[in-house]
Amino acid sequence: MNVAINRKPAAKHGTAGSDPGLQFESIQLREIELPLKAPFETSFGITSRRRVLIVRVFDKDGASGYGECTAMEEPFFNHETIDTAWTIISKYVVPMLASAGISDAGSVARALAPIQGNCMAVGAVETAIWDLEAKLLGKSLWQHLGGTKNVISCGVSIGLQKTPEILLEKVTREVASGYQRIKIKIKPGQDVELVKAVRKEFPDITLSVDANSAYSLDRDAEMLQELDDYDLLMIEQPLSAGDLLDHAKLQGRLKTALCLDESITSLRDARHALELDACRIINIKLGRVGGHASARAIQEYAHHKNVPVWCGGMLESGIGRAHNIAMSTLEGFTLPGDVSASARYWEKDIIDPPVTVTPQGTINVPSSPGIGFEVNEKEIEALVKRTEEIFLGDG
Ligand code: OSB
Ligand code: MG
Repeated sequence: MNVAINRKPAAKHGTAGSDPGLQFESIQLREIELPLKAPFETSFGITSRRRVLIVRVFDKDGASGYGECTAMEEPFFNHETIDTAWTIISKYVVPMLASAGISDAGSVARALAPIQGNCMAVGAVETAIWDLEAKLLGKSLWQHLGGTKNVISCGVSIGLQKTPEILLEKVTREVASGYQRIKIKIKPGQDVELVKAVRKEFPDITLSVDANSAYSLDRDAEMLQELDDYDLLMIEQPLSAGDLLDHAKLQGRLKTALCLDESITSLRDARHALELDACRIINIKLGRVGGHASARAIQEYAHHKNVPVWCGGMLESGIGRAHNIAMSTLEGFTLPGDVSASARYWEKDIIDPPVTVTPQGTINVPSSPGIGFEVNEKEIEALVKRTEEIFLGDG
């Protein structure tokens, strides 16, 4: 793609005549760092702080929309990192948008489709453009996306803990807070015993496990079959992302539904997974699938196939969290998501008010324009480590 970027501010011009749709002025990238209240441990590592890449898209009249890149610092959840995402956005996403002449948020993903993979980079910008478009229309993002409910159901994801006793304490606290589904992380050597312990204390809660790709069919099929005895809602991503075939073989041996997370990056992946019976539930993460248009298409397809979906989490700051809330209002999201209160993660979130959860384990979806939360620019500016602003010119 041959595009020139005008790095100087483009001249403001009015929007006389017919509505030309979105007119981008610039895209601003900022990195901040937020310490987690407590380290979050999964089978692939421990996260103690979140380096967050915030995308802000400005139009020619100064309106703006926000997105968050959900890539982690290291390429262990998937191949992306926040540094690769920064590069991909700055070198490819922005120039391609500049030359594509995008007029609406729904066309962004298609214009960026030549970019292979790097969904979290693409999704960060795509979601920001949806927020901008909703704001320009004076509509809440969830309504703009076509959401059908203004209350969503929430679960929590609890990381691996030093001891089973500490895990039980954490589960106790989250159940008491009202969360509707508890998910615990597992990995080889910390699996059946943990599930057994939690199930014994809490015979009636809705419980699931997430392995983040830590097992293999050859080695671990027996252990995974043992999990069938604990009435789990699902086993999330037991095998590697690319192992759809082995997930299908495993699903054939289990009563418990498998749920895929890392394996699903597109509607095509979702179709392959369901046609293979590699899972019976799908976790949708906005970054992992490249943004709202892709997420919406996947949930629509799954809903049509009677397969439940739910909103996954990536330890997001308030901006990503707000996008997750909006997405969760779509019809196919019938299971509680990993969308929980800001206070579980951060001393101080970067949105006002922070995300709060009712004692019934629900979130009341805000109705103000766009993502529906005020972004605390002062707080962001106080935390910012790195900035780049790229002007789009006239394409
Ligand atoms: O697999 O769902 C996952 C966090 C980081 C990376 C991957 C995952 C997770 C979580 C936490 O489970 C979800 C959250 O509370 O944001
Ligand atoms: Mg997961």
